[in-house]
Amino acid sequence: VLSEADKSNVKGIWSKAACHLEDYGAEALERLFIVYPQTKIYFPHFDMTHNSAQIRGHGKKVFLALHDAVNHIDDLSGALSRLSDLHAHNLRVDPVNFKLLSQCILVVFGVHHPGALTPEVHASLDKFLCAVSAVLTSKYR
Ligand code: ZNH
Repeated sequence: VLSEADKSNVKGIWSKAACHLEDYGAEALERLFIVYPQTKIYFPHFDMTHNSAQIRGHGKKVFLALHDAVNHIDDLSGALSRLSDLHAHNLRVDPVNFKLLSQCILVVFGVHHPGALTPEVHASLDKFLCAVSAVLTSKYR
């Protein structure tokens, strides 16, 4: 459960990403595909070269969804309901992959905002990404 301190930590560090959603999203995905190449099986139709239009476009979509989730941090299941259906019923992404993407997202914040990513903020952002992942995988059967 996210405490009030977690919520304010997440909002604080996310505000630094708000004007870089596409760049940060693309970087997180590129790290995912390079560090954990098994994740590429979900994207057979993507051009996997550095900064491809597809990686940038998809990175932006993922980070826009996270941006929306930060703005509805008290109602993550409501805010992510459509995406939860999509990931469970259509995409069927193995839940382990959500941990891997979350890890890459944390690294992007560490690289671009090392001062802001204190251990406390790191813990809060990790909890938030876990909460988002839990919602997105909650409809799996
Ligand atoms: Zn996912 C899609 C978000 C994770 C895989 N996604 C998607 C989208 C979004 C998202 C927003 C779009 C939708 C529409 O279009 O409508 N994701 C997300 C988030 C997360 C995720 C927020 C966490 C955090 N995913 C994930 C993972 C994976 C995935 C981990 C694997 C690896 N997704 C996916 C796919 C898709 C998606 C495959 C589809 C794409 C295309 O385009 O085809």
